[in-house]
Amino acid sequence: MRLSRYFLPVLKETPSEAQIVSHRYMLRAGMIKQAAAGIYSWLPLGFRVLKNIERIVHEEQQRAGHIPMLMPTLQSADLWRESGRYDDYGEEMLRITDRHGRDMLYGPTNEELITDIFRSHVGSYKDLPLTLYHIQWKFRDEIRPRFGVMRGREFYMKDGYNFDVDQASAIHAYNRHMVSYLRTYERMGLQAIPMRADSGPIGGEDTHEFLVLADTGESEVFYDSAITDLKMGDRAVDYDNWDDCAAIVREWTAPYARTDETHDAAVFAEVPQERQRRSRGIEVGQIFYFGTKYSEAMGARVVNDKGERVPVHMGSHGIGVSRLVGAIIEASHDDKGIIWPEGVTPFHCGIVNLRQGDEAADAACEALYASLKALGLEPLYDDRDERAGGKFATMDLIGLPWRITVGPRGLKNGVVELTSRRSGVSEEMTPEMAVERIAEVYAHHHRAAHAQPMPQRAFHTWI
Ligand code: 5CA
Repeated sequence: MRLSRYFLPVLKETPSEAQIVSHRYMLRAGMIKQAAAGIYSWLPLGFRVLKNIERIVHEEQQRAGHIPMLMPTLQSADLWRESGRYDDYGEEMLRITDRHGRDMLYGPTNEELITDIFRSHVGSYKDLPLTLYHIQWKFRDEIRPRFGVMRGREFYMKDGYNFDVDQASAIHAYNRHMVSYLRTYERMGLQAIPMRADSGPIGGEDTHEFLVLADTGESEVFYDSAITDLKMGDRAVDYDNWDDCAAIVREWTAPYARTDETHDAAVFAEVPQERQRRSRGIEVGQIFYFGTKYSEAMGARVVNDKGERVPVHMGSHGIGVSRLVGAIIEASHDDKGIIWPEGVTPFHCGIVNLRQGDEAADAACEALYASLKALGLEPLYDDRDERAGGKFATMDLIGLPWRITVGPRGLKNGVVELTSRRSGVSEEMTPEMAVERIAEVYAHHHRAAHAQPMPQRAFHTWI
């Protein structure tokens, strides 16, 4: 992409309404624009990051054997009356009446709709286990939308629902989700710690939230620092193997890690003092096992292997896709701007032409641009006729992990400069070498992300 032809409305001033760094940088970097309180338009740069996060979520869900689909944003109130949640959900639910006077609502989540789909089509244990998921806009009329996309009213969420014949199989589905979530967040350059939590309006006994540590997080968290040493890495996981998944869950749930809702000071006191941590966290996902809560209320039953009609065991599993954009920035930035992890960056690298219009500099930038594109990489080429200082400030703000700087002086010696946004270290090298280095970084990243085979072809978004 050439910056001269792109739409990147960077702001010079810090917007006064933004209280936290991710909100400030998302506005300043021209990623989002508020449309109404807690409702945002995703401008091109923000949209690219959102779609990258969405793609990783799709890939990891399908690696775990979960099946993508799409449900609507508007739902009929009737289903919610069946489950009893139409009244329980309260003011967070946006209620709408259509022209025929029918009660509708903008879905805050989809347990009822998916249970209705299930009961219409599945009647036997032979069709189980089954996990369906979608990524769709949700609406919750939060009393205090704030922090930009972190606590919006309209937000983008992955929600998945497992259907199993009994509790043991449903617990495996719960474990499988936890493992796939750990991989998902790691691919985004995040450490998200699973913490015992409270189930709230979704209901159920077993629930974990995934929290990214950040001072600006809304939840207070207590944990054993040993948990921060754990990594999924590229270990092989057989998602169909109950023991494999359970072992990983045990590893991650053994160290103490709880939110203030479930914190138990007496148990926490048993953690060696030097490892006790108290901090704040951003909730980027939550998994629930709630058994037969919805299936009993809505009559979703299957015939088991003994010929009995039993209510199906369910759980639901959410990832805050739009919130993650903010959470990643909270976890990865400095005072100049965002620092995107390679896995989600909107462009793979920037090219800064220090002297636009200089024949040699223009030609070298064009050649770099063409060779990066030929390797399947997407550079953002700042080809505007601007001062170098302004170009650097924009690149630092929008946070591409790598920058190639091209100027007439370096070119006389046959070199350009390759700069890492994270370390700030610059190195001079030939343009070919710079391309090779960037290609190797992303190839390494790709290999690590896909060390495990996909059970089926990934669902590809178009970006
Ligand atoms: N049905 C279940 C699981 S699918 C559910 O709705 N879970 S949830 O309420 O925990 O939401 C899932 C994730 O969506 C949360 O972990 C959080 O990351 C994200 N989320 C929830 N509310 C908001 C909000 N107002 N703005 C942005 N993201 C949100």
